[in-house]
Amino acid sequence: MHQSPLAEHVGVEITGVQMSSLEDEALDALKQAVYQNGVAVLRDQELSPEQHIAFAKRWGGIDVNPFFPTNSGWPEIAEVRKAETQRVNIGGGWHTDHSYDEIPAMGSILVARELPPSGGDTLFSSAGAAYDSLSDGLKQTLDTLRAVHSADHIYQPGGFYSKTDQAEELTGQELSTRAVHPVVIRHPVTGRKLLYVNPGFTLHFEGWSREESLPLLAYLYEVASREEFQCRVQWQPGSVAIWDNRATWHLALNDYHGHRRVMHRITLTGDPIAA
Ligand SMILES: O=C(O)CCC(=O)C(=O)O
Ligand SMILES: [Fe+2]
Repeated sequence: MHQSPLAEHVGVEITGVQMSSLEDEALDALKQAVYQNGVAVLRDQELSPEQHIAFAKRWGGIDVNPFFPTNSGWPEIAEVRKAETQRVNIGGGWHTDHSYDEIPAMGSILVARELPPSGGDTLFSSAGAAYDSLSDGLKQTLDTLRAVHSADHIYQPGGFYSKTDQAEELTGQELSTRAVHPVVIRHPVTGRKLLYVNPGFTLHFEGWSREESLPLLAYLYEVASREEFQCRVQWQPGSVAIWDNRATWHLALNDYHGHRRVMHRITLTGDPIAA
């Protein structure tokens, strides 16, 4: 297994392994690579949907995302797709998946199935590097705070996607989600301190109004989305990304209108998170 960094703070590219026939030792090394680097991109994979599911089960548990359309044959696989005719994509703003859950999903295994001729890259940013860059004073303040997260304003009727051309495809509009998490968490495996708020799902600091929370949240979002803390995943046929939701944020670029993009996603079960 060969590893090379994608950027200074986040992301590693892995070549020389096939996920469909990985030894136990290589799987352990791959897990460490994901936890340490936030996201691992594996190239030239030949992975059928059945092998995708089998690999996810070897990694740990599978969470079924209630909002994305599932691929008809495989209920464990969500399709993240945008048709030639659609304008809005899934995940087009900075977010970490499932922060609105009590135990947020560990991450996802995203397999490129149909790619546009160009564009459609995914950006990741390092929640650890963003935290490390803050002053000691701000770190101390953030260490004492908790924040409220929800996806209701995204997926419920009247929410973000309801006003877009993705509305028809999404499910679970009747669900309500809410969770409170520390603003700074420790990675369950590496122990690294991570900034755990995100523009997609964080509503406000616990005990603060939204109006009071927004200026500080906006500042943290500006820091965490700085280019210096990012890497860019350029998809190719056979590319697979495995990311860690605790350690990273991500954003799917929407710069390929008129072309189809289909990704197969399996969401991996997480561990309880804590300060
Ligand atoms: O399509 C992508 O590159 C990522 C979309 C996304 O946000 C997700 O699958 O969680
Ligand atoms: Fe996402």
